[in-house]
Amino acid sequence: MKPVVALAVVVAAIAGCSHGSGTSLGKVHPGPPAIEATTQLLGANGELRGTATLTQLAAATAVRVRVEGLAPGTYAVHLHGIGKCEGPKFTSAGPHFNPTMTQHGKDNPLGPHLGDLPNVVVGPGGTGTVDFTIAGLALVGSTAPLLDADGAAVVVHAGPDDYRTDPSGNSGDRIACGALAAR
Ligand SMILES: [Cu+2]
Ligand SMILES: [Zn+2]
Repeated sequence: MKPVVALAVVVAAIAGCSHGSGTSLGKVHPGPPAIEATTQLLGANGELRGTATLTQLAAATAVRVRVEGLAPGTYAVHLHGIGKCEGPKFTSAGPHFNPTMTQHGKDNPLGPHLGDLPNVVVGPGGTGTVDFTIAGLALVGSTAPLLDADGAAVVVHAGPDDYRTDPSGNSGDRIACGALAAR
């Protein structure tokens, strides 16, 4: 028995070294699966305008929005409160997700909304990405989850968000929308 045990320890040590750390332990005892939601952003005529991925963290949600096919410039992006994207105006997505009943914008003394995000900057290639972690936002399981009965939507606007003007940062028309279903 004893030689066999010793051999197993050696093998484990070699496997650990090949990864440069103890990552093999993570595969033996994986954590719970990530709570994630993704959607395609579509324009008024159904054209692909990007993708959004939301990942729930311990006490926050990480949001990544990638846009494409847009003219170079700065565009507002928000999480809106209804998961319904009916073009061409996308008013069906409702106002910004705002369970705390605050005003719009991080530069507004009475803001921001929980659904507010930084602007996305689109370069010469027509693409841009914004990464932002929203503290206190949960996709599911909280008293005010984003993915409640009527879902939510990621909306891109025609102009930049001034981060101040209630209720939507003076950001212009809604030009792309991606619905996030209830769950
Ligand atoms: Cu918006
Ligand atoms: Zn807002």
